[in-house]
Amino acid sequence: MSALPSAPLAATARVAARPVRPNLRPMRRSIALAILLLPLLALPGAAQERSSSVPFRAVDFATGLERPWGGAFLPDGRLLVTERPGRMRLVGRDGRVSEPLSGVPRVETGGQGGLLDVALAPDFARTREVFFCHSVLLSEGAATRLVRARLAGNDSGLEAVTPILDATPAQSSGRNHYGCRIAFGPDGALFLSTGDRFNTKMRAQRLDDLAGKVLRVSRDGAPFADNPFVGRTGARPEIWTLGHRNPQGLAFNPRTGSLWENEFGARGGDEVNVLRPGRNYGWPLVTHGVDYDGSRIGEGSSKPGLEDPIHIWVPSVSPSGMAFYTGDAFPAWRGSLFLAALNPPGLVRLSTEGDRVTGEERLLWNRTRLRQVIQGPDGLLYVLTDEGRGRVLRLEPER
Ligand SMILES: [Ca+2]
Repeated sequence: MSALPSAPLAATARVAARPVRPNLRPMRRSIALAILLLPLLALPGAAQERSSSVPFRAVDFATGLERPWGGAFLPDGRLLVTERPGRMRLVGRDGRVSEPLSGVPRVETGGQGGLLDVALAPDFARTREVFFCHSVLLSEGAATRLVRARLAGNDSGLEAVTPILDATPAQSSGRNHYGCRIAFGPDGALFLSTGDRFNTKMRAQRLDDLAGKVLRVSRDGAPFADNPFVGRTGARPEIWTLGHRNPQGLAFNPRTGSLWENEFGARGGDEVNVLRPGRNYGWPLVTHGVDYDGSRIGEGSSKPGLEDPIHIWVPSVSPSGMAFYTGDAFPAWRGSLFLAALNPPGLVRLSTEGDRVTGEERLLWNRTRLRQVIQGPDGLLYVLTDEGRGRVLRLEPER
C-alpha cells in the first residue's frame, strides 16, 4: 500500500487547468445569474446539501487491477475483487494484489460485458460460497449469468463452479446493459439486477423475460414461492420488480430493511428507487431523461401505476455500484448512501432519512471514473476505479 494522498487523482484536474485568459466580466454575470436562479432549478428529490464535507483523504490502497467491477470483503479482511476482462483476485490487508484465481469461467467481454459483480454468501465463514455474475455467450446470443462457487481452502481459486441462472432470453444483437449487481437480503434471499440489454422492444416491461428486472432467487437460482409473480401465467417467477433500464447498484438500507436500487437513465434521468415486490419502475414508459439524440422517450416522467424514483439526476452522473455507510470512522456519514459515478466521475453521497433522500454531496468530483464503493471491516470506504490500470482507493478521515 502506498500512502500517497490522492496525488494521482489530481492529474486530470491539472490537465483541465489550461492557461487561458477569458474575459471574466460575462462569466461573472453568468455566475451571479446562476446563483439567483439556483432555487428555481431545483428538481424534486435533487436537493444539494449545503453543509461542509467531512475532511478525508483518498489514498491508493491497491493498484494493478484491470477495470475492477465488484468486490467483497472476506471475514479475514481481504478483499475479493473482480476484473471486467474475466479475472478475480484477492487484495491483502496490506493492499498486495494476488495472482488471478483459478477456476473463473470464460466470460463474454464485448461492449459493457465481462466479469461483473461478486458477493459472499451470508454464511461464507462456514461454507466459503461466493456468488458472481457475468455476461455469457449462449447459442442464441448474450445474457447475464449468475454463478455459485466455493473459494478453495488454500485461496488459490474457485471450485464447484455452478451456473445457477441465465437472464434469458439471450439477445444476439448488442453487448450493452447487463445490469449485474448482487445483494443478499436480511432473509438470505439473493437479489440480482439485470439490464434491459439496450433493447427497443420493451424487454424491461415483459413478464416472460428476465431482462430489465430485479430477480429474487435462492442459492440454487430457484425462485421463492412467495415471489410476486409466482403462479401468474406467462410470467417468470424469479421476477421481484420490473421496468428497469440498466441497474448497477443494489443495497439494503440497514435502517429500514428496504432494498434500494439505482440505474442509468439515457440522457439524464438516472434514478434511485426503493423496491417493493411486484412493482413496475417504469422504463421505458416513463423517464426523466431523453434519448441520446435529444428525442422524447415514452409517455413523460410519471404515470399512475408506475413507481416514481425517490431521487433523480438531470443531467446524468451515471451511477454504478452503491453502499450504505454504517461504520465508525466517519460518524457524520452514518446512514449516508454512497454511489460510484462514472460520468461525470466521482463519488456521490446522499444523506437519507428512512427511505427518503434528504441531501446530496459530491466528493472526488471530475477526477477518475468510479465503479463501486464498499465499506471495509475497518469502517473505511473502499472505491474501485474504472480504469485499465485500475485501483482501489481508500477514504480515510483527515486528522
Ligand atoms: Ca424508472
